[in-house]
Amino acid sequence: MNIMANGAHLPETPREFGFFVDGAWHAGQDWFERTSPSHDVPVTRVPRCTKEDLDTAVAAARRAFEDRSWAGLPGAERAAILLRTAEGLRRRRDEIARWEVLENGKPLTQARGEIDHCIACFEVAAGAARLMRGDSFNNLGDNLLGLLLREPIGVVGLITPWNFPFLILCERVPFILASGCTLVVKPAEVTSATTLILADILTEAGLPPGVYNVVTGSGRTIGQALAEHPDVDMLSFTGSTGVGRSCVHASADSNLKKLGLELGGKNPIIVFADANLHDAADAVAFGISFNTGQCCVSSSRLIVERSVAREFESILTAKMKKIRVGDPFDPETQIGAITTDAQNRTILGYIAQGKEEGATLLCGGEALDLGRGQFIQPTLFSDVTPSMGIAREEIFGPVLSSFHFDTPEEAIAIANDTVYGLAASLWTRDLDKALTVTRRVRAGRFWVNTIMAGGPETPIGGFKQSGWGRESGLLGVEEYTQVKSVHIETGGRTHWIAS
Ligand code: TXE
Repeated sequence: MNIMANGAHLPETPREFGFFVDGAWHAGQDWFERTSPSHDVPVTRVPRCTKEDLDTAVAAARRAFEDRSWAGLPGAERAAILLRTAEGLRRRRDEIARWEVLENGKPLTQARGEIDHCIACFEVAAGAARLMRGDSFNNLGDNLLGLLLREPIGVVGLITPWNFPFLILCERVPFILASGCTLVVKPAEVTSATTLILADILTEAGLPPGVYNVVTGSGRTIGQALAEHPDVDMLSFTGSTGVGRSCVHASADSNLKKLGLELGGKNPIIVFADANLHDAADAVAFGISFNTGQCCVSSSRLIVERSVAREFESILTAKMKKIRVGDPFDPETQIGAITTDAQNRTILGYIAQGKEEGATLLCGGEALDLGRGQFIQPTLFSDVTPSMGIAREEIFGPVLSSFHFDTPEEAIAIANDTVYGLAASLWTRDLDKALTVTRRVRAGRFWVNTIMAGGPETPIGGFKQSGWGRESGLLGVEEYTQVKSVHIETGGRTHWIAS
């Protein structure tokens, strides 16, 4: 057995999965093999599904939607299944965390924390399933009553990325299920295991066949086919802005399916001179390094008040140098491997570009050789100008660019100088500044004197080119519904045609 120094063991042979349609497992004809990005050993094999497999999955989801076996249940019964799923996640927490580590490269301690968040998502969605409601108009006159009925939108396609394979899945699936919709999920090809494990847990919890289906395979074939599918009513896509755009085209060219999009970010973290600089520096180091910066809400642009900028950068540099990069199974590790070879090349390319464009490298700036796997040191560039590539583009790695400002107006302008608007953070002890900046910076999530805080009660999503719609919370259930306006007349009709 391949046992690591810290006692964790790697699989002798890759774990093989089928794909999951209509409540049953199906074998693939062809396979995608995943290698652990931290250990360079094969860990999983998942089917490369065909378009016919996808059609079968969509047909199963359609049948399960139309037969009312899910949408027709009382919210309380849907809630009971979601709560049993939460229990199932608790029981299988270590197993799910292990496969997240092996496929994604994130630290085991972090993966376990993410699963706790996922459990909370199912619990919050269970409450929402019971509380979902429409509205009524009792002010249309004595003869007319108006009702707004919320109805599930139908069959949902869900395409998820590799950076938080299970977390992003669970920020959506329970809310989609709470609404009464059925779904077909296409996880990223490199991180499909935990999406498939969820199928088992949902089935054990009593989910009817056909409600949750998973097809695995490449984005370009299966993902694209799902986006184009004429019998899918809504698509929720999380990933790159480029593919998000192609989903918009696919919808326009097929059946005008509704879209939910969570795309890229270039998120500002603003530090005023009056902030607790040590707290702020810790948050900045966390905000750019968490999940090796492969995080859509990672705070990748530091915007710091000029009077304290050099002092702040030196506190921050000292902290970033202490971040423990290493084997994700080591409990001391704070950041693990870069998940894909392509992403590793992209990040190193941006680091080289930052050096060439004349930004000042304050720390990091290199790949880390740990004998196996792919790792990158947390990296800080200062004296970054707005036209540089590292200032404008989503790097999706542990690479932070620092900008300096003199006035709150200037801080707001720099923060908004991006096509994205996913998240922002702000550090100050001055309430006026905090409120002014919070209200003026265009971002879907905002953190004041904190970073990446919050639970599944609050919705997530982006402004500008970071996306459309919201996931999680009550709004996250409403996204998957549509409203029907109903008018009911009482007291007989006033005739149009005289009798
Ligand atoms: O993403 P893709 P990639 C950003 C980040 C990263 C860049 C590229 O900047 O460097 O995207 O990553 C599926 N039709 N984010 O190339 O390709 C794919 O199989 C339908 C930010 O890996 O967008 C996977 O399931 N689907 C982001 C999912 O899309 C397609 C998270 C995401 O992969 C498809 C990930 C197609 N034509 C990357 N092509 C975030 N917002 O958190 C691919 N896919």
